[in-house]
Amino acid sequence: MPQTAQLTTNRFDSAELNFEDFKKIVINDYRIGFESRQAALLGRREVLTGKAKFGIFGDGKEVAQLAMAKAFKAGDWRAGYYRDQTFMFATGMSTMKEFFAQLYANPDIDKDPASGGRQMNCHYATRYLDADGNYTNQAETMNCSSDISTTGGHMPRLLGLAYASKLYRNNPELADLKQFSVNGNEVAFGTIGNGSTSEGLFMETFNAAGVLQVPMAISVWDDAYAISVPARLQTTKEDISEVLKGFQREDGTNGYEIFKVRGWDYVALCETYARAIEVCRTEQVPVLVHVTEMTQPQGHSTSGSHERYKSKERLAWEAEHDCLLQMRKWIISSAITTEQELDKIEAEAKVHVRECQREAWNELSDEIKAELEEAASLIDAVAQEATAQDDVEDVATALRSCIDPGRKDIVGAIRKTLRLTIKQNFTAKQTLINWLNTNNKLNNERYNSKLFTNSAHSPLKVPVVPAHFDANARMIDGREVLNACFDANFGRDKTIVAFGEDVGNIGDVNQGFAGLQSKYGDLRITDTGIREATIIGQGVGLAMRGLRPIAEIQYLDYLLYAMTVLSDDLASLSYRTSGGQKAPVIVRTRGHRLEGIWHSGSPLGVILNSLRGLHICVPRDMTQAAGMYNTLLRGDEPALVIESLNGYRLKEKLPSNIGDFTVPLGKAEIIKEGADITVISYGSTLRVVMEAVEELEKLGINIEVIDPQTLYPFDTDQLSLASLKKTNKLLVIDEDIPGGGSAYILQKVLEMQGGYYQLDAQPKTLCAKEHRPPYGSDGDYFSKPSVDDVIEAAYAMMSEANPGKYPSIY
Ligand SMILES: Cc1ncc(C[n+]2csc(CCOP(=O)(O)OP(=O)(O)O)c2C)c(N)n1
Ligand SMILES: [Mg+2]
Repeated sequence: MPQTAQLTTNRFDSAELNFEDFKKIVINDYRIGFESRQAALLGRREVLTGKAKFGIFGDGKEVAQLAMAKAFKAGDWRAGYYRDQTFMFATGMSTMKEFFAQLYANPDIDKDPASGGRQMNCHYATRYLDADGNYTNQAETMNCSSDISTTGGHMPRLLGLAYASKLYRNNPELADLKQFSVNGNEVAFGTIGNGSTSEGLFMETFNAAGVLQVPMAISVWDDAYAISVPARLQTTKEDISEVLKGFQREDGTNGYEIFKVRGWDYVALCETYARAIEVCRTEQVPVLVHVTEMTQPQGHSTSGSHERYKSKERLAWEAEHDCLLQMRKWIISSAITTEQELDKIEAEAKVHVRECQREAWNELSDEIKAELEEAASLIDAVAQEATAQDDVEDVATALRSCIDPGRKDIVGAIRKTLRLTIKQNFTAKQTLINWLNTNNKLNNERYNSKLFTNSAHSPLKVPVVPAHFDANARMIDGREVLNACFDANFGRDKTIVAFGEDVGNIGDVNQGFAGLQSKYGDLRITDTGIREATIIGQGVGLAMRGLRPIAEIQYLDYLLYAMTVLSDDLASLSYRTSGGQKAPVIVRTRGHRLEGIWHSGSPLGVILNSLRGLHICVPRDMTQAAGMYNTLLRGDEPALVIESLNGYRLKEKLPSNIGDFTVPLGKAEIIKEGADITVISYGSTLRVVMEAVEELEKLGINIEVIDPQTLYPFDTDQLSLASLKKTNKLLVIDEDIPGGGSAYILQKVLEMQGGYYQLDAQPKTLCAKEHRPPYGSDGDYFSKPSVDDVIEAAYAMMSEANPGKYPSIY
């Protein structure tokens, strides 16, 4: 890689810092800032000339990031957004060549370690998993949690990253986990744009960190705009630190230290960051650094130009207050160096950036060109024998003449060739097919892999340990079964923590954690404010830093408040880092029927459609739930467990190995054998189905009942298909809306498992009504599947097949 004198920034903290040292540091900082600016300028050109698809850059924000980088140490974390390229260069967490590799979407993780070509440019991450999916030593490295594009979406995670330091500092049992923390001395640095502070997630995070008193340092990059919308329409008083003043800590209160500093004032920025991070790190107090008067020399992104919405005066002001220009002026006026020397540095920087860009481009395009030539030669060979020779030759010619070809052009040409030779079969064609198959595998790895970590620690690989029941096993409330399970796991693994609304003192609203806070302490079983999004974010940050969080959402209906964090951040983490990061959060909640519109939800369609990347567990009772927790707590992938709200007080037998037996994910169970209809159901409706069994038997109908137990993964042994081979009839019952979770199950069974071919009757679903369930038992009866509904749905299927034997009820 092309080298410059020094790539990363240095601190001003040497006791013997003389003028020469000082000068070197300042000049080196200017070089980094200038290179970063060149990268932004060149990056934009690469988009406009068509080599890259989209560009968003950090120009105008360089100087503050140089200052922030000086305060960032090994062990620290970043959760930020797309403006932070200078910070990433200055800390050494990213390089210039990687910057361009990501811009060009290079899928090689050695070239774009942040995302393997999966993320838009300037979306950063460091890889903290080794090739086997194990955590690396995070205390020795600078760490960057993976960026997401949603503005403010990273804030909840930032809270979790900071909260981990608090746990590592205050829980002596964690002191030997040196790989993750050294006494909790790490700071979590967050960055966010001024406009994005209008997001609820920012406000929720801000308040939570003030309550928790965690070492979280939020920098607001304030350029007075959010794309075209000015501060006047974004922020009360147009000034975020002004309106957050009430969070300032005072004698005897918790709260923040709040700083405000201009984005082009290098000296003030360096001083501010040194002070702010010192108090944040040592006292574990959150800080806000509001950096004002930043600019956007090239506008928001490559998607538009800011001349459309900024006044001439504003543009002139921005040109004058460009932070690098101001830094340059200061360097010269302070006689740190001469204009000539800075000119020379700038000229070198331009060359350096250009070289990095060319190398990054060539590395990807050389690889693709070589693949293209191989494929084109194979297509040539096919043309020789093809009846449609001219057409196939045209395909090869078109492929060879592609400007800046991509893999889609190569694979598209091959697929076209195969369509042109459908009716022929010869060796050259087979060779082409073989080449395509090999490359499909590679492309699958490049573009479709790592939805889950898939390491040796995957919960799918946790050994199956059956539940044991002593002859005199006690029958206890379901909630007590869970309580015993959590107790055993907390005793076994000191990294497990649980938190949520009412989880600590009273041990959750259904008492699954009852008594455990007094046994294990309030750092391990903890009450939180009412803030679902940051409860999940807290889990994500903790899990990234080696802890095992059980993040509780009080009722399934409130999961929607956390959906952005779950879907955008947690579910996409492994995929968007191409396996470079993981966060094995277990989300615990309870749902299905109880009472009223917001305590009876079962929106499995919503969940299944938004949370690919999480395992979705729907245990029918608390024993099965316990077995799933035992599995998940021994695995390293995230999951959602939905307990049945109306099951906590039902009696269950306590297994003798309550903390050790495991329920494997994806393994369905036949909970009642039968010959006439395969009924698939899960969670609370399973009990309803089982209540219908007896009357159905009296009506001469013998249903087979299958509990998939987890909806993702779904019935990997294909018990549903095997059952359909026997019954030839399928009835799916759940209490989601019609076409919700049941549509997913139909797709799995009929299409994926091939159940379609076993049917001799139309497959049916019995679901809840489309509206939310009203309050009261009658509301439940008329809205959710009842025993009567189940009996009639099953009967109707039999009646349709054999009306003589089963005359219509109505
Ligand atoms: C949740 C969400 N809403 C909207 C967008 C579209 N969007 C991308 S950047 C942006 C403006 C952000 O402005 P600001 O936070 O001030 O950051 P800046 O780009 O000015 O640094 C918007 C609206 C998004 N990415 N995510
Ligand atoms: Mg802005």
